[in-house]
Amino acid sequence: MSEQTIESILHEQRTFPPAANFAANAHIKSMADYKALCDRAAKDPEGFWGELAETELDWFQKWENVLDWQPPVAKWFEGGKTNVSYNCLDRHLTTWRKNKAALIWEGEPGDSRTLTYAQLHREVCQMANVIKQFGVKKGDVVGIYMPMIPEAAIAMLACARIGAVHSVVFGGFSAEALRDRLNAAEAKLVITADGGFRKDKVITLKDQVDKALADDAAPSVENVLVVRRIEKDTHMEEGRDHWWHEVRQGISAHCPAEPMDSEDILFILYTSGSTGKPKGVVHTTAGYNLYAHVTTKWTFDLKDTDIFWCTADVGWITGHSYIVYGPLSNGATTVMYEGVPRPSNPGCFWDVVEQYGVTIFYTAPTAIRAFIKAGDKHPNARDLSSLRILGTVGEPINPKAWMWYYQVIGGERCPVVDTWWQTETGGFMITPLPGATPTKPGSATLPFPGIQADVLDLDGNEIPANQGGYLVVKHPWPGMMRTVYGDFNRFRRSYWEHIAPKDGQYFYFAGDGARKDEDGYFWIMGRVDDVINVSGHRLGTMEIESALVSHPAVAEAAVVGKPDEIKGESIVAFVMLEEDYEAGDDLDKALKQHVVEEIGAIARPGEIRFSDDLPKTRSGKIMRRILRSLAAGEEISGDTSTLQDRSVLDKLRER
Ligand code: 7RM
Repeated sequence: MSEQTIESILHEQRTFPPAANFAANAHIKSMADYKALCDRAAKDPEGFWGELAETELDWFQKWENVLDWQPPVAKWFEGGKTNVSYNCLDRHLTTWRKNKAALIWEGEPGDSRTLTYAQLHREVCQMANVIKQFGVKKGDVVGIYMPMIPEAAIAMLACARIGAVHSVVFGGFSAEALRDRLNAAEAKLVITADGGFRKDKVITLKDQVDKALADDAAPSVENVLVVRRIEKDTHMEEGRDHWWHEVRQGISAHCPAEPMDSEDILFILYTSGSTGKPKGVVHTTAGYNLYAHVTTKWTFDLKDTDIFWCTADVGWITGHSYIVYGPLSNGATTVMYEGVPRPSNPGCFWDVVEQYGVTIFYTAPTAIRAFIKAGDKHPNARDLSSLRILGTVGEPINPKAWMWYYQVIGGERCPVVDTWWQTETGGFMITPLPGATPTKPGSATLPFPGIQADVLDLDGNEIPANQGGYLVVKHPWPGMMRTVYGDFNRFRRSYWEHIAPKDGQYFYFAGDGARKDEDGYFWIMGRVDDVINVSGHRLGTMEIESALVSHPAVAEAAVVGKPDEIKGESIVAFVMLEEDYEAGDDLDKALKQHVVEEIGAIARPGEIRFSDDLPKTRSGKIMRRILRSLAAGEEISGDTSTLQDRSVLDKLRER
């Protein structure tokens, strides 16, 4: 976060209590209601979550035990059998919701589709049967690499239906990144499309899949299911690749949902950590389903009349929990939009809100800041009166952007819910409940009922109000990740040992710094590890460094984030070249392109600074703190006594 943002947040005093008429109709109507839920959950967590599991989900067989906690291993609802696809589809078919719109899709070049619950169910069943025909069994992994089209959600639900584990890879990732993720999870099948539309361009996803699978580089993959989207000549590998519109011919749309054990894996989702290798975050069936369901219901005060729109991509956890699983489990209408705002179409989001009468809108601060820049005339030219709740996620929101969102988009009528959470947490952890919580611009406010969040020092001691510390969670919750796929030790080390366990009390450490104010409100200060947040996308600096050093010209690289007015952070790479290479514009371009090929466009460095040396400690560690200051153009403050060669600083500064 920039100094200016921190400054404005520290002095933020405004509070916005929920309007009386809003509160009166909300699921959670007051702070007293909220506190009663929190007290109940604190005194009897198993009773609290068990009751919700009973009322909010359908079960084939009831659980025996709500929670078995052998830190850091949590098992929720053991002995129970359920199915997420059943909870998202089948159970609505026996109600009036059968013919309610489940998914409204707006495609980028102007096409659109609405699927009712009955229609979505049919599509999912048919795809599930096709997946089975490829020999995919319960527990097998299916890679999903898709544009934002209904088949992305259909593929996820089809996997869930038969107990296959999905691993969605964001469609903006490169062939190399896709291959690494397919290999790490040993995916047997890949579901993709010939392409999609992104920012006025056609992206050819299938070409990337071909590249990822070339030379048998992802040997676990046996088949590729391809959805036709862009109507372009596409290479189809005989025996391996199959068009969805062809293989589905004659396939039954009857496919009963497989009864799954509560702790069976639902999905893996790779996310960046502080090492070069992304972590496969594992979420399981019942706990995740319940948590996505309840957080959607309470934080968005979801009602049957709502049109719910989350603008994320299904390639991220936000898309998993709040486009697909949370809304559908609740029987809501969820909107999926293929477009992204861009200079050629700065009003596209507001068109969608107006056209479909969106009532709940959920987006990221980076988008809000881009809208501010594009000007009020775009939202002002549309009818946004259908909106009743606004949400934000992905990075800290500066009070100025919060106020603009509240005033210009929400007409000072809609509560703003700033939701703090992570891929690892499955759903919201710190968030207002819109009918209860008075909000403060820039604060994610208070923990969700049942979540025991705190700000501690490294030894697990509480930090006084208004001082920065580590954001932790002190009690397991149903939506928590269960492990890092294939690497339990990494799970334990990364999340549960950073803050030392004390007297049998374990602390989940999120990787974020935060402070609590005198009212107990949380103010998230951003990552304290080597993870940066560019436009709400989480990237590991070491991943980008590995990509850079895999180029023959690069001897060594160090990547840091630099505060950016719109994106939150932008990527600055300090690069030391091999002997025979010359710094210059050509190499600058080539290296940026190389990162795009290794990871994807979201990781393209904004700036590359060539240098003959990097600031290192005597033990050879790169001093990122110093590089961050240099990148931001700040004076270098703090201790530099551990620096091995002080002249490096002068050289780097001269540039
Ligand atoms: C949902 C998501 C997680 C990281 C997290 C934070 C940052 C997310 C907020 C936020 C401040 C927020 N999952 N973050 N939400 N920071 N306020 N409301 O983004 O796994 O991709 O990223 O994002 O640093 O650790 S994620």
